[in-house]
Amino acid sequence: MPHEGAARALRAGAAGAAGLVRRGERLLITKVATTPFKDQRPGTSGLRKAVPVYQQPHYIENFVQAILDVADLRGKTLVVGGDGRFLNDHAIQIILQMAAAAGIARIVVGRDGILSTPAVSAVIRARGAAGGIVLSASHNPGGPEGDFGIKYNAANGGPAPESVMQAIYERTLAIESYSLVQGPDLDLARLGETKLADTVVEVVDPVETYVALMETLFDFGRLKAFLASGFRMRFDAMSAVTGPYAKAIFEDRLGAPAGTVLNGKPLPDFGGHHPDPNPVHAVELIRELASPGAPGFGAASDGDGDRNLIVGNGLVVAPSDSLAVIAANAHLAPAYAGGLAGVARSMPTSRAVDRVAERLGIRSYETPTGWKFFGNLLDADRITLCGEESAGTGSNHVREKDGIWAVLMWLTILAERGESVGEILRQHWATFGRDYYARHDYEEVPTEAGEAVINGLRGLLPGLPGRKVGGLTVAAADEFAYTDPVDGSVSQRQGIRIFFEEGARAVFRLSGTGTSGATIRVYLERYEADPSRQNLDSGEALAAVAAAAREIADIQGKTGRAGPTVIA
Ligand code: G16
Repeated sequence: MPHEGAARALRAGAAGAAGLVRRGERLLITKVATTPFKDQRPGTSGLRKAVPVYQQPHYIENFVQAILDVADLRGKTLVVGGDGRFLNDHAIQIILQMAAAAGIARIVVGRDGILSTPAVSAVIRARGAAGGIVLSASHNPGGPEGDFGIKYNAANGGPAPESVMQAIYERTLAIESYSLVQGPDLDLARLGETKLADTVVEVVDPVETYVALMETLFDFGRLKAFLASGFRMRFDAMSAVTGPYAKAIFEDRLGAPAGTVLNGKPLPDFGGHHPDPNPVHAVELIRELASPGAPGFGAASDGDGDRNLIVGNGLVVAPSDSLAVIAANAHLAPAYAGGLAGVARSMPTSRAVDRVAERLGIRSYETPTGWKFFGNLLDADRITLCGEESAGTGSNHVREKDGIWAVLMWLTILAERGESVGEILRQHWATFGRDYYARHDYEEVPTEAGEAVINGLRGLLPGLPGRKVGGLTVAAADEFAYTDPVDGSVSQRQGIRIFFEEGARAVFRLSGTGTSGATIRVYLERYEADPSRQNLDSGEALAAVAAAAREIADIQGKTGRAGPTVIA
């Protein structure tokens, strides 16, 4: 794609450019005058916006300059890559030119600008880089009408902490110019090194480092023998970034037959599909797994490869359950055979993993939503595994959630236990009890209405304990705040929690990843210890909690919505 952005920026900056700065003979930096955009506050995971927002002149450049101004990267190594969605190649050329102007010594970039989010994390760590820029809007649709995103990761390979993201945001509000090194687009199709001014640009194979890391965590020989024994699986890459990774691992290294990986070619618009591995958007995979003679294991990943979906014959494993099953069985994989230091889950994630931690005699931490909150716990070796209800699971091997890692974990469990996904799940519930779980999303409600729901709940908190709603009684209610046990930083207002005496919980928060209006998320769960009542439909099992949550929050009164747009 032609490098329209920088060209446009240069054109736009022609009148206001602060001029060319020449240093030595080769380095030619152009400084372009700009003015702040007011809407560059990062959300749960970087800056996500609709593509047309990102296409405004200077929009990408302003945000990238803010990252470069805040992060101290001069003379250091930066990793850059994205999920291949529309604008990926365009944004990468801008980032290369700006990073060169910022005096970065080496930029490691995936071939064709491609790196999955967990692969960026792996490469940052393997190369001792000072940070990374990830281009993705995760599971949001791509293409000219879709979404785009820019995220900054720190030297530990994980999303930069809140303090850094806040500083980047503040910088965007004060920015007056950005700098870039002029030049033609670099050819990112060819592996190897080139120079951009004094900066070395190194194009690397996007899968190599990641696959090598997986080989250190899992017994590939054992998994290959398992697949050779006739066990069949399907992996749906959803026309997103994991296709090349999944083919390299499942088909090439582990010998699964060609065709095991579905939708394996990354496309800029994900083939028009929504690359979100949930029961709605992965419905074909789920249908196939429920049909006679189907493979015994199905899985999918999202746009940038950090989320996962685990599917058995006729069932889908809830992400909160998947985290708990992985924690209970992690010792079956070589890297975790020595046991777990601890586990963590985001607050809205069900408490299933806490029950496993208790049995294992290890600590379970409860963090706010956002993978960035796991970073300190992982760095300090307080936890080995972590996960979220939003289809994310991971370990201390990188500092991002990791879809293919989760699939390899499940494949290991299936190989070692010789049982089906359904049997493993049912046995898990019989041992630990089942936490029925569902998330109700009210998408694209007006921002003020979304805030009214949360503010209304906040006001009700003191009077809620003891209140009877439907057949349930409120035991306690609060607004979740988190004090990071490693650095002492405090994050307030991370969601409203209502606990019921009947072992149920409802949680309310506003999404930080949507790109239009507000999305109200209502997380519902209820514990069931009795194995004879563990096979209900979760909608039925949670009906009373859902009704109580609706009534307490008065969502219909405040938003006009009679029900959620999505039930996950
Ligand atoms: C991101 C974050 C996750 C978070 C999820 C949903 O995931 O990394 O930690 O759970 O968003 O956040 P929210 O509820 O605020 O929309 P991803 O896969 O979208 O990068």
